Amino acid sequence: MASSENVLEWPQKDKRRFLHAVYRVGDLDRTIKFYTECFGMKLLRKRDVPEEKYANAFLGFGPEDTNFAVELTYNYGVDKYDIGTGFGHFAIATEDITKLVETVRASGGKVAREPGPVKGGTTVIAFVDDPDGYKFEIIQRGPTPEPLCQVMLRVGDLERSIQFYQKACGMKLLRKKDVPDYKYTIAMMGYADEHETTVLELTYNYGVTEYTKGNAYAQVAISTEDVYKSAEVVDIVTKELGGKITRQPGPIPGLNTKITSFLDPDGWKTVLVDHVDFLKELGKA
Ligand SMILES: N[C@@H](CCC(=O)N[C@@H](CS)C(=O)NCC(=O)O)C(=O)O
Repeated sequence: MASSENVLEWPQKDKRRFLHAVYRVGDLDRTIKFYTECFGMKLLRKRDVPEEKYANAFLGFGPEDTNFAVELTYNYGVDKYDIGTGFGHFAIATEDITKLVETVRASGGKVAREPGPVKGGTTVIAFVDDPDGYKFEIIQRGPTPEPLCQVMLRVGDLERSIQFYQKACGMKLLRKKDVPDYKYTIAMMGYADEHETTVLELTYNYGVTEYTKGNAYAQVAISTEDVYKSAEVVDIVTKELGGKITRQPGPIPGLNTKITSFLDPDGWKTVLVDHVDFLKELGKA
């Protein structure tokens, strides 16, 4: 058996990538219309699972074997969810923030914050609400292969979370920014340049250690080449930093895709998905 020191090196050696963010919406067609018409996303795939009374739609800016996606879940008969206070936003990078925000406004969407420099910085941002009230930060940026560029979650102890995502998920701390004037610190965590790929933005608000989770946002999925080794590492790291494995590694009955899932120290869920099984699901392996 490998020493625990060697096992702990696995996440950094693994080939990882953010696959999708999973969350619940009250009306699939309403959200698909909003994301395609206002954000310019493509509808990538849809599946209905009547025996379990739910349906999914996947949307994004490129194919799922190269790009991040949103996986919308519609549960039959449920038209409203509580987003809670901990979930922050998804972000979309665009070359023309004014045009995007005007499209949202013209289609009846809510512009929660008009385009302008971020408080305490220079990047031009805006905030809009999607039909269920999920916040989308719109970021003015040059051309990028991944416009669906952030998932922001609030955490109660930034150092603990940075350690967790480095050790358990093999992410790098790409950037950290303290904004004392507005009493918060952010850490960008990910696998590659934040302008080229999706990143997890962790936000710590000074003095705030607890948030509500609601029942709307579910998890992010990340690819791995070995769910079993990955789960071994997560198990060790949760013992040190908190969090827990919620699904032991193995194939999902019926689908056969191997996954493992776990909670971070704040209770945010991550699912690691076998890379080859995922490509098979897409019909690309
Ligand atoms: N208190 C904020 C801290 C994070 C924050 O302020 N983030 C920046 C973006 S990195 C923001 O939303 N700025 C609002 C603005 O510039 O209007 C929160 O929890 O969302």
